[in-house]
Amino acid sequence: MNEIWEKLKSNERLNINDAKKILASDDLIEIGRLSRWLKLKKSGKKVYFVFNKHINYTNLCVSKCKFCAFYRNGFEEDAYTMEVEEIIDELKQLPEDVKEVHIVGGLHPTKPFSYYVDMISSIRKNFPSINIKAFTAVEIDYFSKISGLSYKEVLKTLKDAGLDSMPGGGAEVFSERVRKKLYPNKIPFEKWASVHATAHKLNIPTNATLLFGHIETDDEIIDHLFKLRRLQDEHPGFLCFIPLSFHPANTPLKGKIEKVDAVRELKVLALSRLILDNFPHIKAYWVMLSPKIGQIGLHFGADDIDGTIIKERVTHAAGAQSPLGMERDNIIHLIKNAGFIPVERDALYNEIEVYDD
Ligand code: V47
Repeated sequence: MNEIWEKLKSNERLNINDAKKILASDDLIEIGRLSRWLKLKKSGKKVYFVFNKHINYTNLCVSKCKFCAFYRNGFEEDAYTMEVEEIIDELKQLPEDVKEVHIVGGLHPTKPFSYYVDMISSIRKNFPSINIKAFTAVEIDYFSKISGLSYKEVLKTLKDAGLDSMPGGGAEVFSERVRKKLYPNKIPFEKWASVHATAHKLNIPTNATLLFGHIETDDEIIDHLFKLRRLQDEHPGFLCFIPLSFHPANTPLKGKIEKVDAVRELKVLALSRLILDNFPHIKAYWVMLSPKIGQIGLHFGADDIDGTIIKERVTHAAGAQSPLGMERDNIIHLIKNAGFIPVERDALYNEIEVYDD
C-alpha cells in the first residue's frame, strides 16, 4: 500500500499489479484512505445527488440473462409494457423540480424503433427542460438490429428527438467466460464500447457500470476497469462509474451464490476510484448498497449517491431491501452526516443547489 500511496502522491497511474494488490489486501481502512484522498482531490467535500425518476418501460425481454429477476417472457401475470401516454401520465404526477428521468427496459420482442423515438420526443415535448437519460448500450444495439440503422443513425435519431445522456447498464463484466455462462445473448465488450464511443462522438455523455459478486474473478473485475479506463482515454465522454453488487433473490442463481458483503462492496468502490482516474465521478448507488453502506461509500471514493429514484424495479425484483425511493431531505441528511457537502445536480452534473449551511 505504501508504494501505491507514493504513486498517487506523484500523480502516477496505477497499473494492473497495483489493482491486484488492492483487491487482495485486508487493510480496508488504508484502501478507504487512499480512495478518499483521491475523491477529495477531484471533487473536494462535494457529494452529488439528483432529483430523478426511474421509468422501466417494459419487463419483457428477449435476452433472458441468468442474473436478472426483472425480465418476463410475456405470458406471466405481472408482464407489462407501458405505452408512451402512460409514461407521460406518470411523469405528470411528479413535482416540477424533477431534473432527470432515467429510462431503461427489457429488449421488447415486437415494439418497433418508432416506439422508442416517440417515447423520447413526447417526453421532450411535454417536459422541455427535464434531462432525458435513456437506454443502455444493449438497447441501442437492439434498436440498430430491429431498425436496420447503424449505431450512429440510431443515436442521432434519439438525440434529435431529445435524448441528453445514457446510463451505464448492460456492461455486466467484460469477460467472455462469464458472458457465455450468464448472459450469452447480450452484446460483448467490443459492441458495448462501440455504442459508447459513438455516443461520445455525438456529444451524448454516458455512464458505465460493473456487475460484480456472482461468478467473476478478481482478475476479471480488474480487466473490466482497465478496459473502461482505456476507452475513456481514447473516446472521452463517460461522466460516472457505478459498481453494482449482484442481488441473487428470484434469479436462477438464487441458492448458488450468496450476496457479497459490505467489505467487498466498499473495496470494489474504492478500487474503482483509484483505477478510473479519468472518470470524473464514482457513484455509491444506494439502491444496491443500501442507504447505510452507500453513506459509508462516500468515505471510499464515491462522490455521488444517485438520487430520489422514486420507484426502482430492477434490483427490487432481485430482493433489494432498500426503499423504492428516497426523499430529497433524507439524501441531504445522509451526505451531511457523513461529513460532506450535498450538491443537487442535473444529469450532466450542472450544480443546481449547494447545501452548505
Ligand atoms: O445492467 C440486473 C444490473 C443494471 C441485477 O447509469 C442487477 O446512472 C444486481 O445500470 N442484482 C441496470 N444488479 C441498472 C444500472 C444503473 C443503475 C443506476 C444508475 C445507473 C446510471 C445505471 O442492473 C443492469 C445489471 O447490471 N442488475 N439484475 C441483480 N439481480
